[in-house]
Amino acid sequence: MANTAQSIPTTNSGIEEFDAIVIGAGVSGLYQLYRLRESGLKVRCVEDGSGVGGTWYWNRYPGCRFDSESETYGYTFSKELQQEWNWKEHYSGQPENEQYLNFVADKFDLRRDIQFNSHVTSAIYDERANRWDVQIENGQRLRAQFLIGAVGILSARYVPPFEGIDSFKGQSFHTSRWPKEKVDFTGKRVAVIGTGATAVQLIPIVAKEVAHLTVFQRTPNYCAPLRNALVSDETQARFKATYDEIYQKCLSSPAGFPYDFDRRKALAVSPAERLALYEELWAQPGFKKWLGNFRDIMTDRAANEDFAEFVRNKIRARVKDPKVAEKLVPKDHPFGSKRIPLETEYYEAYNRDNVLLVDIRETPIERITPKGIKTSDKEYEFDVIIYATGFDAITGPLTRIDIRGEGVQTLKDKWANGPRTVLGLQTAGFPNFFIATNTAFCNYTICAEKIVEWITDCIGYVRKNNRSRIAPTPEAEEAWVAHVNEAGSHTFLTSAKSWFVGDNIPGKAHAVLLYANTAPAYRAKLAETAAKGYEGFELR
Ligand code: NA7
Repeated sequence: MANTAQSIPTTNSGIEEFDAIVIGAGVSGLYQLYRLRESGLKVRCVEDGSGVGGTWYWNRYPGCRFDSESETYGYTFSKELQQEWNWKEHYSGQPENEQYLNFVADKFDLRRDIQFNSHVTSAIYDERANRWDVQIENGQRLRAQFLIGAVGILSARYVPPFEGIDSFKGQSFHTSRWPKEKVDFTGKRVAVIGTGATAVQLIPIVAKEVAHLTVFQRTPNYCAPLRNALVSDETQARFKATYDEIYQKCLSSPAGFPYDFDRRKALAVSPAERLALYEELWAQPGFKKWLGNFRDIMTDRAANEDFAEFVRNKIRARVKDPKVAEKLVPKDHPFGSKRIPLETEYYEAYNRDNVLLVDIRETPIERITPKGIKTSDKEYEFDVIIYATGFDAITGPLTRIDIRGEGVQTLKDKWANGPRTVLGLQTAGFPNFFIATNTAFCNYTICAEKIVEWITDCIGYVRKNNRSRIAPTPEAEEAWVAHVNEAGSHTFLTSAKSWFVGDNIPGKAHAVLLYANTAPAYRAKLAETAAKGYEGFELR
């Protein structure tokens, strides 16, 4: 799609001026644009892609879908929208998710303020003018008083710097930069590197299309059955009739899903009753076996191990070759310490004659060659290599842009040892710069909407009180970082080498990137800060 934003009066220097610039037209960015525009601001949204959707625009790989219940992932701000949209599947697939976000963009006439194909290279704060100067790769410059980074938490793709990576003569793709046209795998020898949530969605589908698939696994995960299904007409009608109830249930639950933890201590329950609960949870769809399980499986080593062993046995039961099964069984990290991938026929893929699992802890990848992948053991030849190797999560999408605040300090330098914010939303020394991404441990849209509304209200407050800029105090920031670290120390979420703590990227500082408190606690802090006149923030 071409740039569709209407032309805006420019200054003499040819720089376009706005009240606010929103970077990103994904779930958060679209809503942020809508809210700020509704509040009377002149807004421009700039988007790297050629269409709306963010995560659901970029991640087009086969099998990409929600792991959240569809009816909990859509926006809640418009009852009309909820009534107009029909979810086809309980865990909706990428094509439909992208269609949904396009439907939203059209319904609220958002496109007229979005410019596509616009990669932001820098955003520099002009202290004297109190304006953010945003540079687009094509040379265009925009300025605004307020800058909102709605860049997503998993949008900065990570491709490991394997030696020889550019020498490969076949096709290669990172899952989050998948082509719009269908990739034809017929008769091809294909490699997948990585076995995270993305690969687990992709592998069973690609396995059925290729001549041969080789999966290079470093760390096996505790994958759990998604149990997706089509949404019947009756269920659709029930969603529409009960959206308020569904939302309230999500709001009151610890992670924004329509289920809650069992508050009994796992090991205080008899083994027979425990097993019965595990089996019951296992038979249900979605994250319930993680986030509807005993609460202390996320905090108590013995409780965790009890459920982890249950999951390991589920894996063993599905994989025919016991040697392959053992390679797929995670043993080096607690259940739930890494994101639990939800799967459909993932383990059965390894029962196919045309699928091979290579454990790269046993035989590490040494290099990519013109023909394929060379491990310490041998060279494998491929027509296609798929990098399902994840993201420079949470901080990467922002630190990859040259963002400079007061005193020309860069965000990248400031965050060298991990993100420093208050509430995940603003960082000291970067006035009027807001981060509209959900970094709470919370079903994405459930908390993202609240974040967007907080930012909108905050900007409204600044303007209403005849102030011009707002940023957190260094003291409030120090306290928030300490609080995030403290919250993270009480849960296994921070105990494995994963993107939750930046350990998936060599050289990236180990830091707690997610706010590992409950979602209601996070939203209460948002509300409390605003109610106290933006306590911890300095308005000038
Ligand atoms: P993840 O979950 O970060 O998974 C990336 C996978 O790639 C994982 O299996 C990694 O192994 C593997 N990886 C990363 N670097 C390498 C190298 N250098 N060599 C071999 N293998 C490597 O990303 P996903 O895209 O699957 O999922 C991201 C989120 O998207 C997910 O949590 C959901 O919220 C949606 P490792 O485990 O690090 O040993």
